[in-house]
Amino acid sequence: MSDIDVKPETIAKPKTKQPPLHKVILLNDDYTPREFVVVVLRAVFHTTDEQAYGIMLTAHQRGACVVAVFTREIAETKASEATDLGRRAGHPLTFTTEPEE
Ligand code: TYC
Repeated sequence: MSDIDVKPETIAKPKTKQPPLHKVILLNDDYTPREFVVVVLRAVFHTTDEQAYGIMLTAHQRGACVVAVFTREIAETKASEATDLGRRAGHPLTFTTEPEE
């Protein structure tokens, strides 16, 4: 046993803080073709075909699905890139972001 008495106030706290993470959420709609959703998920979020299909199906069945989490700026950039791909093809496909609990 050590004889050195370390007072609580002298114990160093870690000084690095992780940035808060934000979810990118895929919303279901009645018009965007399923295959188009899969293509967008693969292109913007670099998922496999199987992952993209699973995410698309969850959003289709439940109304929404978390795609991935990133720092706020990356989440917002990816959500608007993916939403823009849909708009440019004439689809109402929508991705939103929200802070992680
Ligand atoms: N519900 C769409 C259809 O039946 C497919 C779809 C799935 C659209 C998921 C958006 O986030 C979505 N064609």
